[in-house]
Amino acid sequence: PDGRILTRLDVAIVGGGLAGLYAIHRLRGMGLRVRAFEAGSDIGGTWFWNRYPGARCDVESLEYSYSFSDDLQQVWKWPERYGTQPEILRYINHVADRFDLRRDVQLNTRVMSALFDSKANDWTLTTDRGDVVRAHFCIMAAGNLSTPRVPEFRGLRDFRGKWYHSGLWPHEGVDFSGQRVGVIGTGSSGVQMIPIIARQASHLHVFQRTANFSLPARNAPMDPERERRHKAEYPARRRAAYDTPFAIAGYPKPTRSALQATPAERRAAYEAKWQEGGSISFLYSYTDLLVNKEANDTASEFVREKIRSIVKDPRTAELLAPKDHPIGTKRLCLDTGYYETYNRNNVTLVDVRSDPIGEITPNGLRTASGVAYELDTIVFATGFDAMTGALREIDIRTTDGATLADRWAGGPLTYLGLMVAGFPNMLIITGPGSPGVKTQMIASIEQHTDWIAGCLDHMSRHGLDRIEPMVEAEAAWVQHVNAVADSTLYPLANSWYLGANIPDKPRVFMPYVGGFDAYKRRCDAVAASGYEGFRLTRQGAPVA
Ligand code: NA7
Repeated sequence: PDGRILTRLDVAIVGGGLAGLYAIHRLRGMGLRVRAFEAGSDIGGTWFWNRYPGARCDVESLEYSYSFSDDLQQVWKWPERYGTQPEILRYINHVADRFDLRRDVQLNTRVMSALFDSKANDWTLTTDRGDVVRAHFCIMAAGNLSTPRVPEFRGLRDFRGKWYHSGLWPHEGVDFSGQRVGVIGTGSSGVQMIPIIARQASHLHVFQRTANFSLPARNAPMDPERERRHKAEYPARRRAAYDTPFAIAGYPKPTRSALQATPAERRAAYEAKWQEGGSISFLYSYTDLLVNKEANDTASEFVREKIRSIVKDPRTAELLAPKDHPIGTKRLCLDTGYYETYNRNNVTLVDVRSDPIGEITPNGLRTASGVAYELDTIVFATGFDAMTGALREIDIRTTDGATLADRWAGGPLTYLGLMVAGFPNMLIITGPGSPGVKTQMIASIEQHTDWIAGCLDHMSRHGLDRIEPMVEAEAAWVQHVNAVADSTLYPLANSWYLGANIPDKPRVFMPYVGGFDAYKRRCDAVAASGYEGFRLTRQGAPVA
């Protein structure tokens, strides 16, 4: 159509973050014509957008990195135990330059629609710049926490101060000096930014709806000896990670129930983990912290006691001590001085569970009961339309009349988190039904992408050009994902894993929590069996 650029590709990739970039590298290496379309003005995805103060990965930097190139992992030096957002973005840019990935990324381009033409057997993507892209396969690498959500508060448009969302942070940064600041939200983003904003603001009000559990990160400069040892063992460690539930090696598997230990033993075990820092190791104290409420209570109570011992004002301490979900069933936060921040006299915690935010006013906000707060700046750390948000924003349909929005109206349906029945040749990286968000994400990204690469190679060797999951295989997988979740404590929390933070979103548990190891074995078995559960066919339609 008039003046539109028509690009023909083997594989169109939506997203230029860690997943999209690795997909370019991997598939280009197979001789495929690929291109990624990225809405941002530069690559990096999550690490491009989330520039709020204190943004940092909660997986250790030696783990949270690509494993596909040993040279890369040997050369790169992480300065701290946990990577900061700027450091991780620098790393991503280094990878893109090192492997010459940029030439296949089109920036400033948001994919608006994706239509599968079942006769032509290809996808047509349109973008907000008017591009029309035809591709035999489409890979959705659009992220799990990439659709920022500002709650629909009345009055926001008339607010006279400045406001920001953690996931849409201005590149020039924000100076909070002398400002009266309100932070809404106490998930990982709030917990990371609050201590830093508190040091700048004249006064900080934190509006908390749900108290979250947070453990000390114990961030520190990288220990050179630890780095040397880790690097010497890198290939073996990466292989070992494949046999762990979180895709991270080095945490010995627990062997006994919390209920088999005496109270004194438990206390000593939790205290050791608290001092060591890190969330996985803490949850790995015993076998059953995420499956047995009574066992979990012992760990939850340990952290509540820590909060009470740190926070001086007893009323604030009680508000901060989470009581409505078991520890670990919402993303467990890691912090640097979070609870201590509430001992500052320029910080006030406001409970917006008992008295919700009613409206934003020109000068601040007012709660439902009428209490007004004067604010110069409001920061929304209110999270994302997680896991399905990015795909919900793209109009995905087929010429047979199916739309993904309809198909997923009752919650996302996938086979292995990778594909959706009725949407051939569309592959999702770390989609709902995959363990992605419950793992070291980059390991999942590599595993999914490698599986897809293997699949495309299989198809090309066998003269096949269409793949889609069978409805029964998809239904069985969805049921398995649910059954596994139901055997744990996860469904007890109103978390973004369940879509609970988005009004009207169907309440369905989205990540696969059966472990990365079990998932990978299943994916490998499916491939080895000739792609059991998938229908692979030859349409013979011309692909130019
Ligand atoms: P999260 O974890 O979804 O946290 C969002 C926070 O915002 C959470 O405390 C919410 O309370 C709160 N929130 C959301 N809407 C409101 C309203 N209307 N009023 C008051 N408070 C509200 O997002 P993050 O960005 O912190 O972290 C996302 C993930 O990124 C994290 O898990 C890591 O994996 C990295 P709620 O709990 O819903 O009551």
